Amino acid sequence: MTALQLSSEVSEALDAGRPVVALESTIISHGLPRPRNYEAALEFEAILRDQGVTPATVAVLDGVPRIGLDAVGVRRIAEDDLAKASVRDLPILAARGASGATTVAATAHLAAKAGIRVFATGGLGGVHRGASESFDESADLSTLAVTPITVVSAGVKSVLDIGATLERLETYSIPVVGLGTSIFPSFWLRESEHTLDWSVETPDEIAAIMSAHDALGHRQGIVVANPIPAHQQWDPAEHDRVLAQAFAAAHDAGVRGKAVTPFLLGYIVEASHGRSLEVNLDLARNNVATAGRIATAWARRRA
Ligand code: PSU
Ligand code: MN
Repeated sequence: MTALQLSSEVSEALDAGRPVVALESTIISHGLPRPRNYEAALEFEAILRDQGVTPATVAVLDGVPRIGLDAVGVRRIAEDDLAKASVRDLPILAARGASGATTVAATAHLAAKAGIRVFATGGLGGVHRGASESFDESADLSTLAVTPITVVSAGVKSVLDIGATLERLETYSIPVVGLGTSIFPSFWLRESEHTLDWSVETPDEIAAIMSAHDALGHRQGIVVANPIPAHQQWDPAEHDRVLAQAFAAAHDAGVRGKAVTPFLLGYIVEASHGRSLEVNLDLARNNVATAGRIATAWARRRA
């Protein structure tokens, strides 16, 4: 059985010490509607290439965890009905020769195994509202507790329990650093009610933290909280109104478990007439560009 398959482009970049950024596929398969998801997958890769950074989109195709996709692979994550694959699903997909779109957890796990140190996503998974009863906490958190990769995200979606998510990140000793902000962002919005202990202004400072983290022998991930630029964020009043509707709809439809996040995201796109989607794309592009700069700073520091 093949453990991991790196594209030649990714493996050459890693061998040469050039910057590489991992990209997840669940955001493409389950987080964004067709056909915009396909354009987004190509665009995220192009943003990195324009910076001289090698993109490594991660997915499991026909049982093989792939680090870096070719054109056919990118089309498949956008157009096939792929399973949403977290870390625990990987051995099952591999043994059965099945395919899956990797979450932040599974992407981080596979990318770190391949030797990639920087990863861009939209929003991190976290602790769901009502988790004290449902126990619904994303494996993104427990995986980052044991996975040495720097994840650039616009915080966590306001559909989650942000305070509880930050508590969990603290429990797992995962550093959370604001980039240009000391307030934890809430995905579509630049801010949340939660302040951060640490913030930096530049990608170089993130790379310095990564070096120090390694020197201390730490093996956790690092969360970079990268808020959407103010002029691109969703109108807060509309955001609050649509979210309230989405929770009511999920409750009425009886959605549970790992179906909750895709349900809410899909509902919110519809109910906002696409506005939340534009914001989602903008924040993701912004995270990808920032991750490219961090990977570049990291490669320079190691050279
Ligand atoms: N944030 C988004 N879109 C997404 C996700 C997060 O804007 O599609 C996905 C990520 O792949 C993340 C996953 O890892 O949702 C978390 O799902 P769960 O809560 O079931 O762990
Ligand atoms: Mn869950």
